Amino acid sequence: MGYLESSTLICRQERGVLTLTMNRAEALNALTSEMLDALIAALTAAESDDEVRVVVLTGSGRGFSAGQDLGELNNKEGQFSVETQLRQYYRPLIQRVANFAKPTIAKINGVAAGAGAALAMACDFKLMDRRARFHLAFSQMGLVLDSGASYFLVHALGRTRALELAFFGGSLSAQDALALGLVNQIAEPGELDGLTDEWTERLVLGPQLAFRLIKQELRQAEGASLGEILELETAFQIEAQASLDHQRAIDAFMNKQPNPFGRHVTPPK
Ligand code: T3D
Repeated sequence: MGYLESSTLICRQERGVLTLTMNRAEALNALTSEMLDALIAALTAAESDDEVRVVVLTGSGRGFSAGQDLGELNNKEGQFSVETQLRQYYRPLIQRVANFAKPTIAKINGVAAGAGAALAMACDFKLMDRRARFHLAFSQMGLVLDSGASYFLVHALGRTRALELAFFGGSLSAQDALALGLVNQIAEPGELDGLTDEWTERLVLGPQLAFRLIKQELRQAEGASLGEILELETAFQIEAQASLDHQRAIDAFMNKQPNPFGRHVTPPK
C-alpha cells in the first residue's frame, strides 16, 4: 500500500517496517495541524495494511519533536482554542498510537518536548540517542501535562516520581530516562539506526497474533481486576494456541529445530 507523502511527514515502507519521519527539522519537528493530520492518516492506513508489521516514529535533523508548533498556535488564536487543538488533533493521535494493534517504536533521535515527549511515550518501545533528551517543562510555562503525558508518566514511574518530574522536571537526559524506565535502550552517537534495525527485525520476525494480543492484555491489565484479566488471558490463549505461529513453534521445539521467531533474548543495556 502507498502512503501519502506530505512535506511535513516522510513515510517509508520497507520489509514490514513503516517509518514515519516528522520533517520540519528547522523547527525541531514542532507539530503543525498539517503534520498531525498526516500522522493520523498514516497510522490509520497502517493499522489495516498487512504489509506493515512494525511502525517506527522519528524526527529529521537534530530533534524528535518540540511539541505543538507555538507559532501556528499563536496565528490560530481566535479561530482555534486549546480545547479544539487538543480534542481535534492530540486526543485522536495519542489514542491511535497507544491503542495501535501492531508494535510501535519511538526512535528518539533528539529532543522530545511537550506533546512530542508524550507522543514518544505513547509508543510501545523507546530507543534513544545518548545525546537526546525529554523536555517536560509544562509547569515552567504555567501549563499542565497534556497529550496523555500525565497518564504515561504516572503509569511508568508511579505518582511520587511523576509529580517530581512534572513539577520540577525540565530536561531529562537519556541516561536519566533509562534509569527511570522511560526508555528501553540508549544508543551511542551514530548507532541509533543500527539499534532500531535490530529491534524492528526481531519484531518483524515475531508472532504477529501473539504480539497483538499481548499488547491488548497489558493495556487492559492497567485498569482491570485480577479476575477480569484471568478471563481475558483465557480467551486470548485459546486464540493464540490455535494459531499457525504456535504450531510452527511447537513443531520446531519437538524436532529440536531453532525457534521460528529468531533470537528471543533481552537486549544488552
Ligand atoms: O493547543 C495546545 O496547546 C496543544 C498543546 C500541546 C502540548 C505542547 O506540546 S505544548 C509545548 C510546546 N513546546 C515547547 O514549549 C517547547 C519549545 N521549545 C523549546 O523549549 C526549545 O526549542 C527546546 C528545549 C525544545 C530545544 O532547545 P534548543 O536550544 O535545542 O533549540 P532552539 O534554538 O530553542 O530551537 C531551534 C529552532 O526550533 C528555533 O527556531 P529558529 O530560532 O532557529 O528559527 C525555535 O524557535 C524552533 N522551535 C523549537 N520549538 C518550537 C519551535 N518552533 C515552533 N514551535 C516549537 N514548539
